[in-house]
Amino acid sequence: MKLIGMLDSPFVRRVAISLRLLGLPFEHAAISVFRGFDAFQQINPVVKAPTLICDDGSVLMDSTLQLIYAEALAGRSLMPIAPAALVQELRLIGLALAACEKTAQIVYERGLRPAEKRHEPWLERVSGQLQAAYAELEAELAARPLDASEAGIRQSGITVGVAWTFTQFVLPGVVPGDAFPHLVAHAAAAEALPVFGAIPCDDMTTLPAH
Ligand SMILES: N[C@@H](CCC(=O)N[C@@H](CS)C(=O)NCC(=O)O)C(=O)O
Repeated sequence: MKLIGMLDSPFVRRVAISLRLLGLPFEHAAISVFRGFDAFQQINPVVKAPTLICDDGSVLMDSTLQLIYAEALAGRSLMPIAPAALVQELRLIGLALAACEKTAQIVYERGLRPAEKRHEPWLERVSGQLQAAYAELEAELAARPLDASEAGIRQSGITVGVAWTFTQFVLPGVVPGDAFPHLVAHAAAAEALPVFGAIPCDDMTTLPAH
């Protein structure tokens, strides 16, 4: 299997961390959807990161769909089975993915759109959605802390940790940590795990084949 995309994408990083935790070997190619557009297009004409090239040559997009396939391959899951636990898991993952999406929209708006064409009401809307996603997550974690141990971490713990680090990395100061102590603590614990350390949120990193 080959995972294509930069690790500063939280979507790529959550897949890479999950593949490691599931014990699935993969190669990694750190190709940027922006700086490496042409190279990416040769692999996947749609140019979406992460792209997962399966051993049979199938090209999969979307981190959540890739994880469904990875768990089927591994024969085990990073999600709970019982409906009550699963609904909580899915809520947390949904909030964290929304936070990643809103963070990326702000980065794209700031980085790609010429200043004179920027639409402030749109930026305000997206920023409000970003704050709301993290406020909801903070309340959830305050009520029920997430497991951040290597043996016990689940997809919610991975995705929440990756999301928080991503937002802090690309939008420093936009979501101040002092208002989100449970998120800060969870992300610090997750980032201290060897599997997170081996797959850093750093766009210059290419993982060695594993
Ligand atoms: N829902 C998707 C989001 C993936 C996504 O938006 N990736 C970004 C990189 S962080 C991307 O491919 N951007 C380029 C584009 O959409 O043109 C997932 O979970 O994989």
